[in-house]
Amino acid sequence: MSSEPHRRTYAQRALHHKNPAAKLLLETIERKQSNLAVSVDVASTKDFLAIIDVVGPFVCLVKTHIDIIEDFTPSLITDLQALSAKHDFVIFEDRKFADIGNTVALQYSSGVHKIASWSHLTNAHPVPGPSIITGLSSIGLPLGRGLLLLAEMSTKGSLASGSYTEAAVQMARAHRDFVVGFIAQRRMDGVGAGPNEATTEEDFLVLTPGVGLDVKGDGMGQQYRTPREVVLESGSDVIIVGRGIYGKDPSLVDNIVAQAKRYKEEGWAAYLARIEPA
Ligand code: 5BU
Repeated sequence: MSSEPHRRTYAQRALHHKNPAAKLLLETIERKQSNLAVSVDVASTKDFLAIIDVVGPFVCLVKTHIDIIEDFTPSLITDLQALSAKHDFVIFEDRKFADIGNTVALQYSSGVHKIASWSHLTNAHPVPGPSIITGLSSIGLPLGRGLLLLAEMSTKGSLASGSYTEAAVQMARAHRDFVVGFIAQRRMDGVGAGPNEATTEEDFLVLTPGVGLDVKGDGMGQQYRTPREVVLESGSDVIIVGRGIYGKDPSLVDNIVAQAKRYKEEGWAAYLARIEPA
């Protein structure tokens, strides 16, 4: 078996992951033969749930920005959890926490959205330093949740690069029980490790947004790469696709299904090519 995580199958990697959320994601990817995550960035509860019900069969994960929803009520969460059970997908609230430990612990557990109570995965900017992990893990670890650190971003001119990215990976290494991986544009294996630091045992998940097959950007700084570039060439584990799947009109169900199938097939083909023996 290869020691490089991205040369192993998702199933092999699931066996060795101790964090329940990471394990669940890897198992779900394998079971559904899908490394596609859909980002559902719409403002109405009706569109949000309708899109998720349509894409559900094709995805391993649904990514939310719960604060976008204009008519939010707690029943939306019950409905989201029912869809997660019906279609077998993991939930990731893309909250991008970025404050002191005490504040993020409150933002994660409390307020209107109570993210920790329903989201298997969430993410945080490393900018405040390791205390952000301490704060979030005080809430999330007892619930079996996992955290992704934002090591890189997909946007033009992103400041998350170089020594910042290296520091993010070092922070993750020091908290491997709760930090299960990164939002990044490529694999982070060995990044920022000292010459004598053994990193062969680590297996961080890499989830990558900024994925599109038809356009290269959105005119607002977003940059798109194809599933093949992301999964095969850069070694990412999950492709995150938003507007490439639901487009500008969330009511066009046939088109959403066609696009979800297309991205699922592209992402899986790129993965199969990646794990092929050299
Ligand atoms: P899109 O419609 O595929 O462009 O949506 C991408 C989603 O991923 C959207 O919810 C962003 O907030 C999210 N995102 C991103 O695009 N780039 C990043 O670096 C990070 C998150 Br982190």
